[in-house]
Amino acid sequence: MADNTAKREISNETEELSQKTKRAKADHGNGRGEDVKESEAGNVLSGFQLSAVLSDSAREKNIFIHGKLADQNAVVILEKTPIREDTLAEIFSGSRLMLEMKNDIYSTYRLQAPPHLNEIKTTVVCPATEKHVNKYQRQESFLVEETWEDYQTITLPYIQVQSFSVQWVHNILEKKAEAERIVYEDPDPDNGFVLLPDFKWDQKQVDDLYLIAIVHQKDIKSLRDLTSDHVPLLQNVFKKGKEAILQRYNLPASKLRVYLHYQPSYYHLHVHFTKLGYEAPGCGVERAHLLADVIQNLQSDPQYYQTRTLYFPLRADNGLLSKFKEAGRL
Ligand code: M7G
Repeated sequence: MADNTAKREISNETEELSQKTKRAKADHGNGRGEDVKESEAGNVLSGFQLSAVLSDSAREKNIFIHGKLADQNAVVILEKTPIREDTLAEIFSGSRLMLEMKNDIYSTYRLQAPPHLNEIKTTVVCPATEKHVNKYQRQESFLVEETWEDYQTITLPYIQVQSFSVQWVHNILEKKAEAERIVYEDPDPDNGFVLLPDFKWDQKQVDDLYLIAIVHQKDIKSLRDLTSDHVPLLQNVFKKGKEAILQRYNLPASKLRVYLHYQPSYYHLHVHFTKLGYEAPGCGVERAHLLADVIQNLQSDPQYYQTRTLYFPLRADNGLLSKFKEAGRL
């Protein structure tokens, strides 16, 4: 019941948001790396040259492709999106229906929905680094056991030179990109954060709700840096993030999975807010740490994350995995 209300609300929100986007565009033009609209950009993918399919999933209905866009390395992700309840009437009335087979009470059809209800969510990373290509490649994973000493001698030196750029994060915090997508902001430099939709979420339905809270403090790399000094920051993100989601999407805290990744891909502290029941990539116990647990751990031991052994999966050709192997830790 609550979900249906939320679905209705979200389509209003989406509409409002797209109106806002249009207004922002009309007011300020573009050129700051923000959402580029079709009329300006045309089909940038028309010249895409495919080199390899990195992975695909019939169940998740997505495909990750590596190729070239105007001679630059690119990764393109295509993903079919869920069918929304509020589009059903139009799907039934406005589609072409072709019978495939009929047998007794059973029949199957091919249904061609109106184009605007048949969109494919598309993500482009360009220019993509080798690390991006590896990130999306289907690969075997290995569970790594990292003591605090391993973190200091193996992981930290590696991430200091090898991690993904966090330019996109700084663009969000400085309102140079995605400014119109911000759902909530607490501007306090110590305890503040920006809450906005993760780019994995198309915001069309609340079933796969996915937002991220990016903290304003720029020097917290990951869970490993957290001490009890950060408890007020974490509590603030937890409390205000949940309130903002309730207000905007009508989803109560009891419907949310709020967690941090260890290891993250991007070493600027951020918190994932996803809908409970949605199996977001990386929400398994080997990578996700519930924010509520993190807060409690820090309250009972201020140095919890500087003393504990942490476990996480690394994919076969992750450079950090090689470092753990070289150190005889795997
Ligand atoms: P993570 O735990 O560092 O790594 O999370 P993961 O990508 O392996 O999960 C970073 C989160 O930020 C992920 O959920 C990404 O989908 C999301 N994300 C990454 N980028 C580059 C962007 C972006 O440009 N905009 C937004 N809104 N989200 C992003």
